[in-house]
Amino acid sequence: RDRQGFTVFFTGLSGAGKSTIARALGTRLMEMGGRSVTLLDGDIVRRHLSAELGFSREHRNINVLRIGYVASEITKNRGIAICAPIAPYRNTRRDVRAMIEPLGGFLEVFVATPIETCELRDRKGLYAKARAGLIKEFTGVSDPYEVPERPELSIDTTDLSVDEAVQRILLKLEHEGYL
Ligand code: GGZ
Repeated sequence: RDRQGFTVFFTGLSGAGKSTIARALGTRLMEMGGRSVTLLDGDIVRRHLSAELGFSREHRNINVLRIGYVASEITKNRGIAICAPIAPYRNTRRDVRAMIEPLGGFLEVFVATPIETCELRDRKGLYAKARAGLIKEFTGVSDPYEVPERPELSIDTTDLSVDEAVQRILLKLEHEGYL
């Protein structure tokens, strides 16, 4: 059957678990077969699509809108797009939603891991650098993150495994009739 395309749009702090969950979700969706799955991860997009951009409000918005545009094309062509930028601004997330919803499904997943957990993990040492003032405009430390008001899903990874997070998303996608 020819199902509509959809986008899973993750948003949350650095180190919240967006990329890890996005990759695991992508793998699961690919294993189901029959549909193309495209992962648009924050740091990978920045290397390839947004290499000239920094982290000002304006540049973050350009970056997130680019990701949204690519996801909208994928969604339009009945594919599956998985996006995982920080996307700290509510207005920009709203614009991305508005761009994609007319073309297919849209699921905003707030990876709601609190900054305390992200900072304790500090897998890449970025929080330590941000606290030391070595990285300016760092989300959650010296730059804003506007919490989503009505995400389709909210996932705190403090006490949740990657598999459980993926399971919740798959369940939601099924309930919405996207799978
Ligand atoms: C936030 C930053 C910053 C600043 C570099 N603020 O966890 P990471 O390291 O691997 O992924 C983060 C990535 C954020 O890029 P995004 O494109 O997702 O951000 S946005 O949606 O706001 O455009 C982080 C790293 O880049 N990084 N400097 N100042 N994260």
